[in-house]
Formats: sequence, structure tokens, C-alpha cells
Amino acid sequence: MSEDADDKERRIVEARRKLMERWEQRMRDTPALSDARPQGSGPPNRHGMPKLPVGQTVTKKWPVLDLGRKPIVPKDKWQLKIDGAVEQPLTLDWAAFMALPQTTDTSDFHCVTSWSKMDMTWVGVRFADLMALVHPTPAAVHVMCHGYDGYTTNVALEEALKPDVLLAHTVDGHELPIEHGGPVRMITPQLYAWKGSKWISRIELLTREKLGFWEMNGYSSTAHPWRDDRYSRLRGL
Ligand SMILES: Nc1nc2c(c(=O)[nH]1)N[C@H]1C(S)=C(S)[C@@H](COP(=O)(O)O)O[C@H]1N2
Ligand SMILES: [Mo]
Repeated sequence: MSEDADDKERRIVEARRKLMERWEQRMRDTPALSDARPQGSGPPNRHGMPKLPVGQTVTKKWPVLDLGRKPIVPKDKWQLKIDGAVEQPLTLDWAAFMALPQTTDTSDFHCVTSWSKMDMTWVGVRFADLMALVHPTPAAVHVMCHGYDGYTTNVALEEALKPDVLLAHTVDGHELPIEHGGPVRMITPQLYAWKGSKWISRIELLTREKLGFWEMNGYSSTAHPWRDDRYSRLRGL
């Protein structure tokens, strides 16, 4: 690695450490990390939660779920914008994104329609590493993730900063297929999968919670699989 890249990586690591110190307690307080009895079955996973969350069934297949529009975004046109409540807004092109520290991680994928696909190996950039570059302001609490298809979904910062949340471009040894959100999608292994925007185009830092597409259409804003937290408590109002 060149000295420049080395230096850049060191700065990201240091900024991430500071960010994590600030958010550590709030991350530990999230469900199901803080629940005495997270709901589900099977041996504990690496977060101490039952491998299969309550109400889920294991599938080997990988269903495709989206609004029906599958945007085709060539890598040379692809950009990721990070803005809103941050000190240093940033727009990354493909080369800049791929030059960031890359993380490989194996995690489970839980869809609210009740299937879970286990042990998927992803490669991409940690959400937390991106935040270390832009420096969220002290008032930032949530993010709105936007997709190239117009999709939106909101995620609390203490969830998005968990180390298994990636912006992934590779899955199980292959380039992420377009139908699953390629070239880059977000994954949220400790939340239902709709919290992970496919074809992600923008991460907007928010100083108060706003609702995304499914969250405005009856689904839970918090989306915790080990609490069976699928639907909005405001439903029916
Ligand atoms: N941009 C975008 N991201 C999206 C969606 C979408 O419609 N558009 N659907 C969500 C839903 S509801 C789920 S369950 C997962 C499904 O991911 P998959 O199609 O790769 O299984 O993506 C989520 N991310
Ligand atoms: Mo979904």
C-alpha cells in the first residue's frame, strides 16, 4: 500500500474509533443486544441472538423483492452522495469507493416476508467507515438511504453504525447482481432486510427521525427481527 493510502486508512480508523466511542453505549442499548430474551430459535449467533429470529423460515433461494423498477447504473456513472447533518459532505465515484478500506463479512439476511437466508459472505465498505469520512454532526440521529429506483428507508444511526452494516458490491464470491441491488447496496443484518437499500445512491444524515417508503406504508421504523417488530405501531391510526 502506498504511504498516502496508508495514511488515509489510519485517519479513517482513528475517526471511526472516536465515532464508535461516542455511539458505543447507544449501540449496546439497542434491541436485541439489550434484550434479556431475544425471540427466536437455534444456537446463539455471534451477537448472542438466536440464529433464526421469531416467525422466520430458512430459505436456500434468494428471492428478489423491490418496487419492480430495476435501475441499471453502470459503474462509470455510479455515484454515492453522503450529505445532510455532516461536517464534510462527500460524493464518491466508483474508483474512490473501491479505494476505501474493504471489509469481508459473513452474515444472515432476514426478510420481513418471513424468510431468512443464512451465512451470506459480503464484501464492501463499512457504513461506519463512511461516517468516519464525513463526520456526522452531534445532532445527527438517523439516516435516510435513497436508491436509484426512488426507494427510501430510514435507519437509526446506532443501528447503521454496527460493524456488520456494509455497502456491499460482492456477495458469495460474485459481483452483486443487478436484481439484488448491484453495483452497490446496503445490508443491515441485525434489522429486517428492507432497511438495506439496493442500488444505493445517497445517504442523508438527519437530525430527527423521518420515515422512508415502507415505514410510511405500515411497516415498523425500528424493524427488529428478534422482537417480531414488523409493523408500525401507528398502523390503523
Ligand atoms: N432500492 C431499493 N432497495 C430495496 C428495496 C427496493 O424496492 N428498492 N426493497 C427492500 C426490501 S422490501 C427487501 S426485503 C430487500 C430485498 O433484497 P433482495 O431483493 O436482494 O432479496 O431489499 C430492500 N431494499
Ligand atoms: Mo421486504
